[in-house]
Amino acid sequence: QEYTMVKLQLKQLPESMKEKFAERNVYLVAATLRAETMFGQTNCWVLPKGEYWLYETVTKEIWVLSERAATNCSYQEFSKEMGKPVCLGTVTGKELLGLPLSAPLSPYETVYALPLMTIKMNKGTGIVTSVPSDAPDDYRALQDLKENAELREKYGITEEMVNFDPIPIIEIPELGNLAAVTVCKSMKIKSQHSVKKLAQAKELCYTKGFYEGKMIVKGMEDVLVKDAKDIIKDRLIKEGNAVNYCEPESEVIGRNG
Ligand code: ZZB
Repeated sequence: QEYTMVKLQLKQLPESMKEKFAERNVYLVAATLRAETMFGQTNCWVLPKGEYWLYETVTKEIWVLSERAATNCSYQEFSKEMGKPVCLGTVTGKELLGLPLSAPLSPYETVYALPLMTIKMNKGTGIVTSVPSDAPDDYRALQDLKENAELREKYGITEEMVNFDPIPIIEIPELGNLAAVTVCKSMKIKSQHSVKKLAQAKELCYTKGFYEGKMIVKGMEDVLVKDAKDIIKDRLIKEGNAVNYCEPESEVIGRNG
């Protein structure tokens, strides 16, 4: 599986890192298949119970991601020695919650790290960037936090951190310019734990978006989603905001379940 890893820089470090890493550039690194949607980022998801590595790259950046992803990265030119990732420490997802970030291409200058309970640590990097306009899981999880004060309190999230509207970035025939919102509403999906329905919603948004979607962001008007993907990916990489990342497929799914 080939992902784009998008780097969201921390504007403030977790307590446990403040002293030691004050001078360093630290990024939450999110794996995505949808580079063209980065214009619509409103937040970044972490798994509260997840453990993340502070992986030091060959260029001395610090990347926050799963141990498994760090190990994969060390085979892909990001480490000096093949297969030997440098780990400077670990943080839990919980420690990252509520931290401000800058998300490349997002019109929101600051977005926040928020909790998502359905993150799989054995897929991608264990960090997921959030595009509620086009990803049903993201829309629903953000709605859960907006609608549920108790949930916010539990994770130390304030209203200000979730007060972000989905951004229209892609127009899809019949689904409009906020496809994930349209589909979640029409399927009456009421929670991020509605796994089956969300999988259907995601499939619909993926397929219809890929073949029939057109970009509506400034400067890319009318470019088809399937053409925009590589253009935006290359731009993110050229600007130093993303890298290509491959992972062995068998590890994730396991051929026979
Ligand atoms: C931004 C984005 C925008 C995404 C969108 C999707 C959509 P797949 O097809 O199942 O491989 N993701 C990445 N890693 C994880 C993880 N560890 N746990 C849970 N979710 C994860 O799904 C790949 C997508 O799942 C990735 O692409 C990421 O969300 C999320 F508009 O990044 B995506 C219709 C989907 N739209």
